[in-house]
Amino acid sequence: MASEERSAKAERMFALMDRFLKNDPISLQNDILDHVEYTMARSRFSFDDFEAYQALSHSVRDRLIERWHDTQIYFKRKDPKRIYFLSLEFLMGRSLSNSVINLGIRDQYAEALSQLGFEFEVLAEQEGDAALGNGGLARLSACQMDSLATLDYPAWGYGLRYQYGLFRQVIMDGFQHEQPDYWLNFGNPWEIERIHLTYPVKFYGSVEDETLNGEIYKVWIPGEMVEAVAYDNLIPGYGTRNTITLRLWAAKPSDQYDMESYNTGDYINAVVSRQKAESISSVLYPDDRSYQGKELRLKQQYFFVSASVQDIIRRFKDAHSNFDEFPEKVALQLNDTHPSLAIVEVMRILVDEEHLDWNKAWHIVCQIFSFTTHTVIAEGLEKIPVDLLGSLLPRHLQIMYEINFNFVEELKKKIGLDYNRLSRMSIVEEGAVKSIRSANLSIVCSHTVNGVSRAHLELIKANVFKDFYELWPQKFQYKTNGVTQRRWIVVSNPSLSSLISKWLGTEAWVRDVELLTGLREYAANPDLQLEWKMVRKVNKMRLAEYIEAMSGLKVSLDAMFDVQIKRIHEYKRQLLNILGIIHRYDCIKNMEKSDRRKVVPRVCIIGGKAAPGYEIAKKIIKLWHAVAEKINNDSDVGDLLKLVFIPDYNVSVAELVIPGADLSQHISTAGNEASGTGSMKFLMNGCLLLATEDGSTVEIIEEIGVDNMFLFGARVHDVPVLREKGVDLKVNLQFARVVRMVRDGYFGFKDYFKSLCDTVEVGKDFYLLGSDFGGYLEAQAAADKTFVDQEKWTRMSILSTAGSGRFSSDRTIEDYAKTWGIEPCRCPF
Ligand code: F58
Repeated sequence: MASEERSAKAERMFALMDRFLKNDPISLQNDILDHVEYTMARSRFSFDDFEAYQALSHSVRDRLIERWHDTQIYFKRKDPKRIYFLSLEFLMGRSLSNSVINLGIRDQYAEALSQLGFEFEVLAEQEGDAALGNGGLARLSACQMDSLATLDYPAWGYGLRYQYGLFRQVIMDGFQHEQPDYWLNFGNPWEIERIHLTYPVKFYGSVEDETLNGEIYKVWIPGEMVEAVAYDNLIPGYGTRNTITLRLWAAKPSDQYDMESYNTGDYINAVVSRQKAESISSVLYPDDRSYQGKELRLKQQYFFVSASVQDIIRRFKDAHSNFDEFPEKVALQLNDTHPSLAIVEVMRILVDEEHLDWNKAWHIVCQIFSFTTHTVIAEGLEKIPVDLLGSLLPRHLQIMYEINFNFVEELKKKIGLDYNRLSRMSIVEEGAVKSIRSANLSIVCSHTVNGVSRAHLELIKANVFKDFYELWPQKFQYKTNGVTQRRWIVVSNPSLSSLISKWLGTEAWVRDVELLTGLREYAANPDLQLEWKMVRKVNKMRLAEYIEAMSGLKVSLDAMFDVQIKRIHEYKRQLLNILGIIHRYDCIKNMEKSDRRKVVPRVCIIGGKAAPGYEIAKKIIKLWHAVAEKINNDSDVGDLLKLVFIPDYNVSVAELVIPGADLSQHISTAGNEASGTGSMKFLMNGCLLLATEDGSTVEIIEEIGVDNMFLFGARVHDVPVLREKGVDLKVNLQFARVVRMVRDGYFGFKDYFKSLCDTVEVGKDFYLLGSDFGGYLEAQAAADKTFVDQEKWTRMSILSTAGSGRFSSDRTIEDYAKTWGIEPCRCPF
């Protein structure tokens, strides 16, 4: 009866169609002014750009909320199988432009604002980035949310609402300094605080037995409890009404639990210790490759997992009473191992709280989890010290031991008493520090283990997960990463977007990106080439203005803009880039003046953050600045070579830089980049790639052809041989010379750069800069030669965009949807 009443009410709500907010410019203007007056409490006759941005955002948010409500009601009515995407990191960037484009009302807003005397683009610049993540993994999550919404999948994202996102990078005298990113300082119009949507999350304490109806159950008596409060971020699809939820949890002190501490009389200390609860969601860990065996990190992981699992089970129980149906209604995606405690949490709730028999609970768990790994190296795999886990989550440790015991017993039946292999595959690692191997737990309990590119899958099958692959080959798959063309073309490069639509005669490619292949037939068309070059020039101008405003450096638009933007890491080889630049400089200095006319001018742009504790990466940043100082002030060089460092690289900076790049570098040592997604964004924008055969580049080559990019370097199978062999520096004179210049203090800071130079000495050059240097210079020379032939360059550029469709996150999500067993559920209104 209650549910009938509910659906009758829903019907009445659907009938209220004409209540929807209107999207004509006059209505939009009125809404913006209402928000200026009633939300911002500013006079409608006097408000500045930031207040206008906030009012504008609130008016967009109102429209998002309408669609979101309709979508959620529709999902509830249809009750499809849902996908829950668990990730500790989401790099969402800005929301305004993306939202109005996906809602299809950007032009109306622009008109409404211009009549009020404001420019949409200027207001959009007021927004700060939501930087709740480190790098590729986190931005991938954001792209996938956009695709899930656009493709109408019934999806929820779950994560943590850090108060401090990824640190702000400030460069002082060429050195990186980190400053806190208190991104919520001026409020956040893009989230909805759900003060009544909370769950208790327990920590510490002990486990006791309790008898109920003659059965013995485990009961966890916690030693600490905090409250998880939901903050919903709305993700609109493009060309659909569907708007899905990214639910981020914030920690708040729990009211229920610590009354006792108040009763002891120490009121002040009791209040202060309550506030500590909030520290759980206070700060994002800034490492982009290694795990940290820290208690706070583990607390963060469990906190977000526990709240999410409770929410998922509550939603399931709203409509179902039998857990046999759970796998038909619920799929859980583990974005790397960071949320892997979810597996154990589901087991705990099913067995201890729902009182399901262990085997039945285990059968359910094995059907719902799918796991994606983003790393290639064993050192990148997460381990949780058992002592830490046992103290923080005593019941979970027991459950892990039981899962492991059952697994090892089964394994023995299959592989016999091969103790080495058994110990490698065990979830529990015995050793100096006894630990839980999160990856082993995730593999054992998931129905699918995904790599993020075909090459990545081959690597994990051969190395880190070899034993598991041999046991369960069918579990191992790959879903090549992708990026959303909505943000990475339509939002960030509107002129290219219009040009593409004009030549394809349709905007349908924004949802159906394979249509971009239609550009191939016009790649040599002089009219398209001319327009293509003009669009690219305008984007270069925008970037040049930004560079000048930021650094005072004027750069020539005739130069090739050569960009490498990504986290700073030895394996990504920004040092190879710098050494290549030193070589170029050296050549210019040593050539006859008359020959300098033949040099293709370059603006070399680099940007990226180093993890705060990563000394070598920080030295790479300093070296860039030291080299820039020398070259940029050398009158022999002039416009032939300029170096730019873009500080505080983030999503919105990428939106500006990528469309303005001619050439971009993706030059990791083969076998180190699981996929790489930056290359896909450049490709979509018609930027040519200078790359090694690593990660998804292998698949990019298949799409656009090796002739349309500049490829160099050792391949995966060469790497161990070259590491063994080393490189003869007598032969590789050019490399030896540039390293020596740094070592000898040609750019200053001789002592400081010593340890950096040591990393590429013969016998220590783990990332093979020495052996790849010759190939790198040749690839750079090929790029120069091609740049002179603008007809050829532009054709390659058009073909790059035309071949980028396969690297859309829409394709990635369609691949995942099959694994998850979900179907689209499109809100019909
Ligand atoms: C990245 N990993 C991969 N990890 O390095 C990159 O090749 C891939 O394209 C991308 O994932 C998406 O699949 C990555 O970004 C992290 O940032 C982790 C954050 C938490 C600690 C461990 C590293």
